[in-house]
Amino acid sequence: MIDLPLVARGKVREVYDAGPDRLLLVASDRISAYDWVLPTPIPDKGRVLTQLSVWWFDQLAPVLAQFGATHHLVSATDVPPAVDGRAMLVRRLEMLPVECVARGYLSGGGTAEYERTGSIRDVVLPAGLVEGSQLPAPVFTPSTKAELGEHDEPIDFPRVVSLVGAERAEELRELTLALYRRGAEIARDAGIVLADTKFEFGLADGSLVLGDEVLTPDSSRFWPASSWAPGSVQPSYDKQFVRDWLTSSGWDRASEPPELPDDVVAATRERYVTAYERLTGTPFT
Ligand code: Q0Z
Repeated sequence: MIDLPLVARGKVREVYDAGPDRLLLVASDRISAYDWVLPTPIPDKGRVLTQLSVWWFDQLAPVLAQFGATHHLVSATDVPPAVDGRAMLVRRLEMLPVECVARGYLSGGGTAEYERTGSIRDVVLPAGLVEGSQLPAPVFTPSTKAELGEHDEPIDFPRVVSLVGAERAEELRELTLALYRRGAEIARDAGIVLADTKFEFGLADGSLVLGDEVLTPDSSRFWPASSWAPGSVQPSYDKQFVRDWLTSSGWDRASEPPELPDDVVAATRERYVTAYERLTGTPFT
């Protein structure tokens, strides 16, 4: 427990007030699946995701600089001892009310939209794409933050313009796509397909600032490149063992989920650690 006022609580993390211009983002070891938080934590998940975000902020700084933007990370070491390793001290921003999603592959809601309309948002796509296909070019697919417990709502570009203004909307689209392209390039070199990801931005002193967590398995779809094969739902890099086990357990997805067995916990922890080590090229300690 830490001695700061709680500002917000998500399914798997919390935000604390750390002073007038600072917040503390704390990642837990909780894991969600099929819209439920499971009763069994994954040891070190909070530390792995935090350290991965911290590494990505550094990797993405040159892309941000091209846009006159920065990121919100102040320190991942000057944090309360109780949350050491799984907390980020960040600049408090005025968050923009747009979830900035970039998709490089067809999956989930993107597949549904394509099958219905042949397009994703304002981008007409070639015929014949299937779940898991790489898109001809990455697409900006913004959404708005829904109420707690609801799913984010897809919005079109004119709606982004109405929320933040035309100039800011174009800046968000171009920066989101540039960050995705750089992230996907780095991930590909590590044997990971970055299918899609969500960024959140805020403003400080009138400039764009990249906030929240970035390019983690919780904010992105990571697929193992070695088994990528369009035509069916791709195995998730991190949650596949959990989903497979939950499915085979007979759980109905309507009642409280069951505890995970130790071998599923250990294999899932290993996936998070391996993702960190492959991406960063350094051992997780
Ligand atoms: C992000 C969220 C979480 C629940 C607030 N730098 C910032 N300035 C102002 N607000 C935020 C940030 Cl990161 C902010 N969230 C999303 C994170 C738990 C909700 F850890 N909420």
